[in-house]
Amino acid sequence: MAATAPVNPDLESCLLRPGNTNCGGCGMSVGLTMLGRALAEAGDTCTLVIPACCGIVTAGAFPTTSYGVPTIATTFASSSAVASGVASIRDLNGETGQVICWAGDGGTYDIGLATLSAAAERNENIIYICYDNEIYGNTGGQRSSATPAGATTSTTPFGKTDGKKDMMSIMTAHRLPYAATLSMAHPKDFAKKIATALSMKGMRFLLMHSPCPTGWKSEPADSIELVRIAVASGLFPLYEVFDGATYRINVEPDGSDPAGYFDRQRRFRDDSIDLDAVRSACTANTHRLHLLAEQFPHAG
Ligand SMILES: Cc1ncc(C[n+]2csc(CCOP(=O)(O)OP(=O)(O)O)c2C)c(N)n1
Ligand code: SF4
Ligand SMILES: [Mg+2]
Repeated sequence: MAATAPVNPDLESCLLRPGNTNCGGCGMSVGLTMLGRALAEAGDTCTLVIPACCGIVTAGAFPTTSYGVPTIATTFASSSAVASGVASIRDLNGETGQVICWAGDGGTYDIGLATLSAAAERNENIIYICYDNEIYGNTGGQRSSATPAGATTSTTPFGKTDGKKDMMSIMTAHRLPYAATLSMAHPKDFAKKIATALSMKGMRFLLMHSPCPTGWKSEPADSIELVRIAVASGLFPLYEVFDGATYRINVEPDGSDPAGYFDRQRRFRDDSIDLDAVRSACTANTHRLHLLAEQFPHAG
């Protein structure tokens, strides 16, 4: 039996089928649609490997599913290990198609980190995409280590006191071939990075900022604007790292005030956010990335 799916020319319209149960304004849904489009443009296809998260609820109850490709549901901690096995069989059989892990921040930053790190260390031939909604959305909105400081969640009712884990730095420390951040507010950049990942082999890690109106207590219509402000203010920088060594910044922050990002989400309370500290952190991180991109530029 083939380990991966045959090429599907209709992937743009059916990676995520209409009629799924995702909330309105869900960034994960938009991300899946953009991924399907990029796969179709590349004439490629995929098998999805998805741990416990909203993305596997999207698959629906057997025998119906919202995904138009073979989809493997895994335990929370094992998605990278399962994907590694499926990709190895694909490669041994000389089959085509991508094996893509589609995981939330809980499954990536927290409970799946051990198998993700092991797959990166072995340079497994998989694409791992984390849609980061900064919360355990599927189980009612508990904090994860991707939740930013100040966010109220069901387990941090007064605002989280710890900051957000720097997942990109953790992954690039593995010196994997490709790591990049994605924003649905920048669709051309998004598509280009998926195309880059599809054209490479080995471990590829993509981190997508994923609005979650349910968990962020934001208006569904504000989802794109929220992630746009995050990029413009330097809260969520768009950049690529090749072999853990060379850097490329894709969109320059334009000095926008991050206040607009916090104002539009009721998960943040006025007294739980230190806006001056956020502004300083944005400036410092933008400066850090500039230094890296200047000292270690990616040629080409
Ligand atoms: C070992 C284990 N612990 C807890 C759960 C319950 N659980 C299922 S999904 C989920 C949250 C997933 O969060 P995340 O990965 O960020 O995805 P999201 O729900 O936000 O899409 C939890 C805690 C589980 N399935 N397995
Ligand atoms: S809870 Fe959040 S991530 Fe889950 S489907 Fe709803 S909007 Fe999307
Ligand atoms: Mg999440």
